[in-house]
Amino acid sequence: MSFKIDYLNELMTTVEKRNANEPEFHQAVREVLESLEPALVRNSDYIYSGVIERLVEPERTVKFRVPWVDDHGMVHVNRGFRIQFNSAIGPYKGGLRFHPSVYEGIIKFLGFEQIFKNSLTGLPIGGAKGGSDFDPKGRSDMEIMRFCQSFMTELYKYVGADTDIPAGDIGVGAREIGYLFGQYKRLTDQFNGVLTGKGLSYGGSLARREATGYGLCYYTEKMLATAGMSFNGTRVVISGSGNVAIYACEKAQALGATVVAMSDSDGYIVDNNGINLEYVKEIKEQNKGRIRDYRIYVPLAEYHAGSRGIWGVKCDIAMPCATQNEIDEDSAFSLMAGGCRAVAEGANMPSTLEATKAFLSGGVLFAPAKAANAGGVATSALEMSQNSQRMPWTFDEVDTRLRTIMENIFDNCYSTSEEYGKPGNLVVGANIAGFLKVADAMMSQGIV
Ligand code: NDP
Ligand code: 2IT
Repeated sequence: MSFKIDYLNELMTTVEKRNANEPEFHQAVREVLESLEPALVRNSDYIYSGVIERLVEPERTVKFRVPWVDDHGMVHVNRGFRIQFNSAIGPYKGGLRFHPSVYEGIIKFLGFEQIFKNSLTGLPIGGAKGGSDFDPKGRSDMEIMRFCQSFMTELYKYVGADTDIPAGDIGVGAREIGYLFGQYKRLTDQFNGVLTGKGLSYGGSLARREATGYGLCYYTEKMLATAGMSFNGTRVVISGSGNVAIYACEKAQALGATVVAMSDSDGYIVDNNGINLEYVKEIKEQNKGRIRDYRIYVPLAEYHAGSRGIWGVKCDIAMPCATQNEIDEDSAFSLMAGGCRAVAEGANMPSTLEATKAFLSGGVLFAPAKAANAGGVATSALEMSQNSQRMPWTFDEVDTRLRTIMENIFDNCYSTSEEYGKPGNLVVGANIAGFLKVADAMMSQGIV
């Protein structure tokens, strides 16, 4: 037994040394390694085949210069990344993030998480992530277009409908995917499903826009049911006001919840009567404005500067849907002190390791990101299927499949947590279930 723990500890030390100054990547790896011991006890081949050493090292990292010209004729240079982490179960798949905080360590943590998430979907997709430290905020449409064209002029060499299929993430939505797709097509003369999250007029899937947020709620419903709860009649706090947050809010409301708070990186709003999502959509999707503008529509709502304070708002269910490490240990304790009984992660790695431990030991129902937010990438895989068939499906067809996928992911995480001796611990369940499929595929394919 202790041999397995020593092995995992040594591996963690190697990862920290080899990827110095990348704390987010260390955190993501640590969380997975801390879950895997029961799987290694059952099958030591996972150790002797070097499968975990190989899993923590990306298959390929591409890093490139992205020069572009702003509306005043000034030249800017950003960094572009694509980390193709693991292709054991399918072509590389994962989003692109445009945010000034992006560096190699962020893309590495996201790519690593994506391996297990994609495995959990049950669909044939490997793990990858990419992006840039470009800040789209305040940039004109033409500046965004020139940036995307420059980014794709390098990226197109490494992606393809059967090799690597990027999509959106923070700062990359339908507009950016459109410009990226247009440039890919121009460079390669190929019209295919190289990107997902496309517009509906050129190969996008119905329900992809809604998928991550809706999927999060489908997963959470199943989790709540294990404790005899449901969304109906609950108070919900959702951080962020982007793609994931908006559609998580829409579905939670449809299921009978009152969503009382949402945020952006500047601050948060509280509307005890329930957030009017149409106003949030108008502010965020149409005007690309700030969440504080909600008070123009609802003067009685509160606005508080600073995004972290949102975890002090009393709620039954919290859904962090903004970014990594937005809930630290103190925020976890504030949530619990306010009566929060369930946390469902829509963002990637929104809880620190300490916050996660606080929730688990405090008896809070906890839905970990790599399982709970897998609905986005799962629906991206459904978009790929439709593109290959050259046949679009209806909204209901995609949404029904999404719901089934999320329910299956929950069942798989739950039964794995029981099978490996940690009943109800969905962190362990998700990590082991995601790992087993990829590890078995890697071992079948030899040392590659
Ligand atoms: P968007 O760009 O649409 O929205 C991001 C939201 O989070 C905005 O409200 C933004 O506020 C806020 N935010 C971003 N960075 C920070 C920060 N550093 N501090 C505080 N708030 C911040 O992105 P998405 O909704 O697509 O992504 C949100 C999360 O969900 C990310 O973690 C992403 O990786 C994850 N995710 C996304 C999926 C998808 O399909 N889009 C799928 C699965 C996971 P502001 O406008 O002020 O920057
Ligand atoms: O984190 C994620 O799963 C995403 N940003 C979605 C990736 C995708 O390929 O749809």
